[in-house]
Amino acid sequence: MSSTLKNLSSYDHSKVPDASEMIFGIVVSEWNLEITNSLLEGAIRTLKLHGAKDKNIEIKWVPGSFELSLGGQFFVEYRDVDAVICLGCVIQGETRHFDFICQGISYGITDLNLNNNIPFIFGVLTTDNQQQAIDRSGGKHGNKGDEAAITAIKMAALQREMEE
Ligand code: DLZ
Repeated sequence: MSSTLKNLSSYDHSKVPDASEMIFGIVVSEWNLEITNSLLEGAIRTLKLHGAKDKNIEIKWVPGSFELSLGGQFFVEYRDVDAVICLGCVIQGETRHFDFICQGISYGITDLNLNNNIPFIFGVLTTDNQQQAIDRSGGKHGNKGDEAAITAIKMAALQREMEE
């Protein structure tokens, strides 16, 4: 979640490694589609800005954010990727569903990170309302998709560096 001090799209471009030889999977949720489409646009734009090629970015849709973890797992099982970006948006409703979904995703993505030797990025907005989600998907607080893409590039580069 962004704060008033941090814009999700602000970062030091000179500190971002070259992504031209990296392969990315993106799993994106159909729930809150307008928001997740904006997250996806931000992520793709940012990956390409740092050299990623279209042919090396594969996008798969899942029904809701709860399914992001399994969608991410499929990328490890069936593809050869350097990083997987998980994009979703969970907005607080009247019931405790929000808590269960958020907990499921954060545990799920943490498990993926620790049990597979590639980074899985938590590009999920968890907001109190629609306006907060709009503000963080290309609005006044930037775009969580940009932040997720930068994180994916940096973590994939870190892994390569340590592998050498
Ligand atoms: C069911 C549900 C609800 C109430 N809210 C959201 C949401 O705000 N964001 C989201 O990505 N998904 C939501 N879902 C769907 C769940 O993530 C999941 O797809 C279903 O519970 C089926 O497993």
